[in-house]
Amino acid sequence: MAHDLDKLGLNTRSIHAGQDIDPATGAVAPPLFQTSTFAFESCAQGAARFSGEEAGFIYTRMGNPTVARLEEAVAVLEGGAGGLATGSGMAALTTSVFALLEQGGHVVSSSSVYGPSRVVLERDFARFGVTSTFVDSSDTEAVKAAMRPETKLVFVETPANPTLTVSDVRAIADIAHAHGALLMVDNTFASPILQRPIALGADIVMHSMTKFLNGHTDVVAGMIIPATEELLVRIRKSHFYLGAVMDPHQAWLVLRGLRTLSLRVKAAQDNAMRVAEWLEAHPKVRWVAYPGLASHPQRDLAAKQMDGPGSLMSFEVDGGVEAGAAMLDHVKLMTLAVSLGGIETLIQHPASMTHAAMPREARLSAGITDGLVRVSIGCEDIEDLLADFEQALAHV
Ligand code: LCS
Repeated sequence: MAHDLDKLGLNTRSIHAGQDIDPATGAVAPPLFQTSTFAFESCAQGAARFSGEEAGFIYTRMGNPTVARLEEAVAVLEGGAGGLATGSGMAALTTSVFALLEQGGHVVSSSSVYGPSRVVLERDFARFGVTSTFVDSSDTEAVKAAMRPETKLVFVETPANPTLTVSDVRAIADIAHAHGALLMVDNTFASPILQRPIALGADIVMHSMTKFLNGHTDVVAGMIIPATEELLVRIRKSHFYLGAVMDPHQAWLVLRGLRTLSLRVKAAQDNAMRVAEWLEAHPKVRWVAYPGLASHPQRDLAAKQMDGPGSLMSFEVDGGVEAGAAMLDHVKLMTLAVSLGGIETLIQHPASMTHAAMPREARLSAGITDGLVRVSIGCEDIEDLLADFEQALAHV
């Protein structure tokens, strides 16, 4: 790359990072190296590659040129030391926790996180002696109060899935560091176009790239972006032994999606602001949670640490679960489906879908009410979206 990408704007970075012209052929689109293994010229070269004396590829679980391009691209967008691509967002979380915690270690996590992220910490890691405490991380004092001597990791999702609560990354980084712990931020909802947690003090960023980074609802993928070389080396060791790595074709598709990341995120956000205001004014809507609305409790914090409120929101229809279901059953343009961050609008019911694996009490105390509806606004024409909301709400 002729330019130092770190000095260029985010639009430019999302278009050019990881997209260098192929030196062998001049191909402008990145080549797809769909191979599991790489030939050595001699035994001596194979030994030098394994010992690390010589740079170069060995075996795709340990590294692949197409996957490496994607890792570099996302690291450039997030301002990290490098990237570790994973087969899913869940693999990004589990690989990081596996790499960073020891038996007896403790995690402090946001209470409102993607349902399975909470379940894997609460149930699966606990089986190996790594325990977690869940707190409302929009309350910085609650995070401080949950810290213990054995706390090694603070895990924050902001904005949170599906409540859209916003946590103060800088303040929580200071608390974590004062206790000798690391801060990992799940930046899936914002994307690096709207929020860069490493610049706010986070040690690790993770993504479900299934969402905005890929953006086309056709790939499941994840990424870990450590802030420092030391953390990159530490997590990489567990990454390729655990094997939760990425296939080259998956990486190629996400590289393609990344080129329009900034355009998609901004277009969806423009629509989302209009939808949020429209829903909030609708007589059948009880409340709307969207960080761009004056009614959002952390609106000022969101404006300070983010470059925009994004395109996810949650709301509740008057009449609770039944009324929400009546609306969801009648959407026409929007699609009733889980996932988010794609070019199309997706709407779902967390209590019975994405967060159904959480016990009801934990769900309610995390602010995920029975009637909460989550919508990921896409890039359709705003008039068409509002018309679909209107006709669906008429069935309530
Ligand atoms: N982190 C966040 C914030 C997520 O929303 C998800 C998935 C994950 C991690 C896990 O990523 P995955 O393994 O699925 O790539 N969220 C989903 C959701 O809200 N609906 O369907 C999946």
